[in-house]
Amino acid sequence: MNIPEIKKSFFRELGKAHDAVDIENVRVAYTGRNGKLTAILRSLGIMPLEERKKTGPSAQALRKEMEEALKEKTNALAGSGGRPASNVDLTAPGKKFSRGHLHPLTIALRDVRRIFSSMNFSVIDGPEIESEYYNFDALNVASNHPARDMWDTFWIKQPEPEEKDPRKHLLLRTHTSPVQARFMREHTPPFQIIVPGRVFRYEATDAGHEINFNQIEGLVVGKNANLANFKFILEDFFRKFFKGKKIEFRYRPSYFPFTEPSVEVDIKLAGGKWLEVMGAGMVHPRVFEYAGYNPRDWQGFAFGMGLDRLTMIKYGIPDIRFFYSGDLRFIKQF
Ligand code: FA5
Repeated sequence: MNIPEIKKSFFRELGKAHDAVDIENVRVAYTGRNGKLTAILRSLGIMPLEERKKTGPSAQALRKEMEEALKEKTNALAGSGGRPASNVDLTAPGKKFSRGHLHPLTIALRDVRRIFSSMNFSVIDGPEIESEYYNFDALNVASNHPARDMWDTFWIKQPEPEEKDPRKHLLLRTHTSPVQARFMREHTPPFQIIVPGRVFRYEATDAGHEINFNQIEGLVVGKNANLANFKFILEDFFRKFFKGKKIEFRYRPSYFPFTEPSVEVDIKLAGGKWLEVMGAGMVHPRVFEYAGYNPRDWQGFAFGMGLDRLTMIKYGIPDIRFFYSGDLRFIKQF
C-alpha cells in the first residue's frame, strides 16, 4: 500500500468506528508497532536518499493527521457519554418504504373540484362551527318550524346558557347551505360557486348515514338561471364524475325551506335500490331577501350533494362507515 491508499483506508475504517475499542483497533492497525504506516516510517532508513526525501515528509504528515483524527473521534464519542455519537449509519443503503396515497373521498373531492372549475364555478369555503342564524334562520327555517327537525345537530355549549341570540348560538353545521347566505351577503350576482365541506348530524349511523360526512353545495344566481340549467350541469357533472359509466338517476319532488320548487336526485344502485344523493331547487325569494337582494331582480338554483354517497356509487362501496373506519384493508384498495 502506498501512502494515499493507506490514508484512504484509514479514514474509511475510522468512519465505521462506533466505540473506543473500534478506535483503538484502527490506531493499532495503522500507527501501532506493526501498523501499516509504521512499516513505511521504519523503512525510511533503508530507502535511497531521493525516495526518502519524497516519502519521509508525507509519511510524517499523515501520522500527524491520523493522530489528530483519532483524538477527535475519541472526543466526539466521549461527548456523547462514551456511546456512539449516533446509531444512524449514514453510509447504509436506504430502505424502501411503500408510499402513502390519497383517501377515496379526497380523490373524489378533487374530481368534483376539477369538474366544476372547468365549468367556471368558483370554489368557496365556510366555517364548520356555524351560527344558528346562518344554518337555519337565514335559510328561511323559522325557529319553531318543524323543518328544523330534518337536521338535528350538535350544539356548542354557551358560556351563558340564557344566550338565545341565533347569531351567537353556535352549532356544528348540518349542511353546507349556510355558506350560500354568507356568500350572498358579500357578493353581487351573477356568480356560480360550489362549497365543498364537512357537515355533522346527530343521527343513528347505518350503511348510508354517518354523523360526520361531506357535502358539495352549489349556488348559481343570475338573471335567468333556471332548473333546466341545473339539469344540464348535473348531467354533465355525472358524465364526467362517473367517467362515462352508465348510471340511472331520477328527479323527485321534495321540500326544503330554502328552495321552491325543490327536488331530490336519486341514483339507482346495482341491487335496484335507489340512493338519494342530493337536494336541490330554485332559491327561495326569502333567502334572497335575507341576503339583501331584491328577489325581483335575481333568480337562481342551489343544490347540496352528498360526496360520500357519490363516492360509494363510483367505487361500489357498500357502507359509508368504511370511509372513517381507518381500516387499512379498505384504504389500501384505492
Ligand atoms: C340538505 O342538506 C340541503 N342543504 C340540500 C340542499 C341544498 C337542498 C341546496 C336544496 C338546495 P339533505 O339533508 O337531504 O339536504 O342532505 C343532502 C345530501 O347529503 C343527501 O342527499 C345525502 O346524499 C347526503 N346526506 C344526508 N344525510 C347524510 C348522512 N347522515 N350521511 C351521509 N350522507 C348524508
